[in-house]
Amino acid sequence: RTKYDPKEIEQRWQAKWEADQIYHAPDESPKENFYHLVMFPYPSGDLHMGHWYNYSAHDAFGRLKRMQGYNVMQPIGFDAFGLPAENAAIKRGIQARDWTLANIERMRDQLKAMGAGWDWQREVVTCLPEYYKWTQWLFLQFYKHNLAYRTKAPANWCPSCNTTLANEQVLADGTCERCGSIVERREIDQWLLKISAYAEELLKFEDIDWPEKTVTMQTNWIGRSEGAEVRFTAEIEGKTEAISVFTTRPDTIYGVTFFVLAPEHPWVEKLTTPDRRADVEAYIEQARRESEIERMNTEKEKTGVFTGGYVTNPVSGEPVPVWIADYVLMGYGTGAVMGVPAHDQRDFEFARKFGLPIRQVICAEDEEPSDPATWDSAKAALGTMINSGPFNGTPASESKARVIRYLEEKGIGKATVSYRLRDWLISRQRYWGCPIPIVYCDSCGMVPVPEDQLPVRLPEYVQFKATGESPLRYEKDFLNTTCPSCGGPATREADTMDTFICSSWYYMRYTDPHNNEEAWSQKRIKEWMPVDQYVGGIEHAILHLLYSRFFTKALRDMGHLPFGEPFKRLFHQGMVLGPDGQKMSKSRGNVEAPDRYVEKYGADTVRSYLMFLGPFDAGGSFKAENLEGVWRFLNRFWTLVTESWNDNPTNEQNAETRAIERLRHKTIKRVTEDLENFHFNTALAALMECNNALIKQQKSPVANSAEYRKALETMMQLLAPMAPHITEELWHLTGHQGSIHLSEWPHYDEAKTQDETFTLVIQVNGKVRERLEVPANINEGEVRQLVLATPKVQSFIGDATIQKFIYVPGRLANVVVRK
Ligand code: ANZ
Ligand code: ZN
Repeated sequence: RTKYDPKEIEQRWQAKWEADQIYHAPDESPKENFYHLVMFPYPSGDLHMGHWYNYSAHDAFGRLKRMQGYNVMQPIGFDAFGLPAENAAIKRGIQARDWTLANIERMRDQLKAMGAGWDWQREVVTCLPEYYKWTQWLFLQFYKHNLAYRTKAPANWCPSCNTTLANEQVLADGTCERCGSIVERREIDQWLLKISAYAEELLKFEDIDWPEKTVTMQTNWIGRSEGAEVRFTAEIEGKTEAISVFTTRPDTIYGVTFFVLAPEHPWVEKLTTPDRRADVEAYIEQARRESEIERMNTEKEKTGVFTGGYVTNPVSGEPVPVWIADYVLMGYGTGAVMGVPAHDQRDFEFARKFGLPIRQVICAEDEEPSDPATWDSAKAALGTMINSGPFNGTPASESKARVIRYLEEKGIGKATVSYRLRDWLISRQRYWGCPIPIVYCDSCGMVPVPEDQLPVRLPEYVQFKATGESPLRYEKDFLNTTCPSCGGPATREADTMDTFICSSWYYMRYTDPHNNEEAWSQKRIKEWMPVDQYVGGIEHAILHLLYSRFFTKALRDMGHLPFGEPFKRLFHQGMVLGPDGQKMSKSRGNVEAPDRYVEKYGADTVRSYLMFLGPFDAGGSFKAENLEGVWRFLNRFWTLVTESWNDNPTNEQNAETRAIERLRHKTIKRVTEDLENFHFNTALAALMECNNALIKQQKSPVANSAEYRKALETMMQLLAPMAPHITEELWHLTGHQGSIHLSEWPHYDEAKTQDETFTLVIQVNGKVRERLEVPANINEGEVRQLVLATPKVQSFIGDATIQKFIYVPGRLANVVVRK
C-alpha cells in the first residue's frame, strides 16, 4: 500500500500523456468529431484562479466526451496582441514581442500543470506571422467585399501626449492615464468593418443553444427600432434643403416644439446664426470632452444651446427652433431629433429646463386631455391623436401607420428601421497589433497589399516614445514601401487592428493550424465546425461573441464557410470570488494564486475543489480551508481502492451485492447526467456519497465480491474527468491497460438504478384483492401497516374484526377477518 503523493503522480502522468499524445485529435478518425472550445487566454504572464476555474470544468466536460467515444478536439492558444504588452515594453524598456513570448512560455507550463487534455499540436498564437498573415488575408476579403472601409471616426485624443488613446487608457474621470490631461475626442481617418450590414441577421439565433441572457444582451445591443424617417426643411442661402430625423413616434408629429441636432451634426454650421456662434462653439467644445456613456446617461441634467436657426415641420408647416444638445448622439438614427416634450421624457426635461412649449397631442384611452404645465413627466403611452389637425381622433392602433402612410404619399418621409449597432471601428493607433495590409500612394490612393505579399510584417524591435505614441509612426523601414500598383513610393497604414479581429476567427484556425496555403481548408472546416461546445465568460456576451457571429456570416456569404453560426452550444462559467465574496482583484487584496495550492495539494484537488465550489454557471467564494475537504475525499478514495482492490473476487450474488450493483448504476446515472449539464458540483457530491457507502462496507464480506470491485472501477472512471491524475494512477495500480481517459464511459441500466422491489399480493380471507410494489427490504410490521392502510383492503374489511394477519415474506399477505 502506498500513500497518495499527487506531486509525483501528476508530473509523471503529464509527461506520459504528452509522450503518448493521448489528447491529440486526429483529423481522420473513425469516431465522431466533437469540437470542444474554451476562450483562449491573454498571455498576461500568470494563470490565475479564474483560468483554473474555467479550464478545469471545461476540461472535465471534454474528458467525458472523449470517454463517451468522440474524437474530441480541445485546442488552446494565446490571444497575444494587445496593449498590456506595449505598456510593459514602455515601462521596462523591453520589447513587446519578447515580453509576450516569455509569458506564453510560462503560461504554457502552468496550463500543462493543470493536467488538462489540450491538443497542443493545434496551438495558435495570434501575434506570430504565420497566424496574422491570415488575419490580414481576412481583412482583405472584407475589403474586397466592401465590408471594410475607411472614414473619419472619433478617437480618444490626449492633447498633451499628442496621441490617441485606447479606451483602457482613459481613466474613469476622463483623463489620460499617463499625464492626467483631459482626454478629448478627435475625428481621424480610421478603418471600420460593416457589421451593420448584418444587423438583421444577427438578431436571429437559429439552431443554436445559447443562454437566454446572452441572446437578450446581443439583441439589446443590436437595438432594433421600427419607426419613420421624417424630412424637415430649412432655407439655406435661399435654397430649401431637407434634414431627416428618425422617430419611433411619427404619431406625435404635431407635438414637435423644437428640433435638436447632435453637436457634431454637419448642419450645425449651416443653421447657426452669427449672434449664436460663440455659444454654439463653446458648447461643441464641451461636448467633445464627454464620453458617449456620459451622454447617454438619462439621469444627467439636460444641457444645450439654441443655434438661432429654424426648420419647418413638414406636416404642420410650423417653424421649429433648432437647438444642439449632447443627449442627441451623432451615431444613432440621423443624429437629429424632433423634440416632442409632451411625450418623450428627455425632451420633456429639456423643454422644462429651457422654457420651451409643451403641447399634448396624444391622449391615453382612460384619460382626459390636461394642461402639460401640471405634469411632472412626459406621457409616453400610445393613445388617440389630438391637436393634430386632420389626424384628430385617430386611435392608438392606427396612429403610427396612418402618419407614415401620409408621409410616404407626400414624399416627406418613410417607414424605416434603425439599429443601435454601429459599424466596428477596428483601427488602433498602437504598435502591438496586426498591421492593416493597406498602402497609400500619391498617385493610386489607397491600395490593398496583394495577397501573395502577405504577411505585412510587424517590426519586432522598435523604439518607444516617452509619450506612448505608436512607434510604428516612426519606423521608416516599415512605413516606406513601394506601391503595389504603380511601383512608385508609398506609405503603409501605421494603424493596427483591434485584437478582437484576431479572436474572431481563431477557432477556425484550430481546425487547420499549420496550413500555409490557406487560412483553413474547406475539408477541415467542414469536418470540425461549427463548434459543438464553447465555454467562456459572460463578459464576452457582446463583443467577442457578436463579432465572431458577424465574421462567420460574412465569410459564409463570401463563400469561405458552409455555415452561418460558429458556436452551436454556449456556456458561461461563473466567477471565483475571494473569501470575502467579492470579485478577486489586486486592489482588494483578495487574490489567491492557484500555484501554492497546487504545490500543497496537487492539481486534482484544486481542480475538483473549484468544480465543487457551486454550480458552474454561478461561481462561488474561494475558501482555502475548504480545499481540505476535497483533499480528504481524494485520499479516502485512494486508500479505499489501494486497500480493497481484490485480484480474485468472488462471484457471489446476494442482497448485499445487488445493493452495491444498484449503487453503482445510480451513481453512473447521476454523474453522467450532471456532467452533461455542467453540474460538476453535484456530480462530485454523488461520487463522495458513493465513496462513503463503499468505505462503510469495506470490512464486510461483500467487499470481496466482483460487484464491489466493479464499483471501485466505475468510481475511478466517473471521477477521471475531474481528477485525471489520481484516477489514471489507480487505474494502472489496479492492473488496467491503456489510459483511463481513453476507456469507455460506464453505462447504466435504468432498471438497475431503481431500488429493489417485489409485488406483494394482498388477500382478504384468502381472496386476492390487491397487488402492491413494495421495497425488497420491507419488514413484517411495515407490511401490516401498509396493507391495513390500503383503501381496497379497508373496503373489504369494513367494520369486521381482524382475527389473523399472515405474511409470507417477499410474496403475500393475507388478512383473516370475521363479521
Ligand atoms: C420623437 C419622439 C416622440 C420620440 C416621442 C420618442 C417619443 P429608440 O426607441 O431607442 O430607437 N432619437 C432618435 N435619434 C436619436 C439620437 N441620435 N440620439 C438620441 N435620441 C434619438 O429611440 C428612438 C427615439 O429616440 C426617437 O423617437 C427619437 O425621439 C430619439 F413621444 O422622436 B423620438
Ligand atoms: Zn501607386
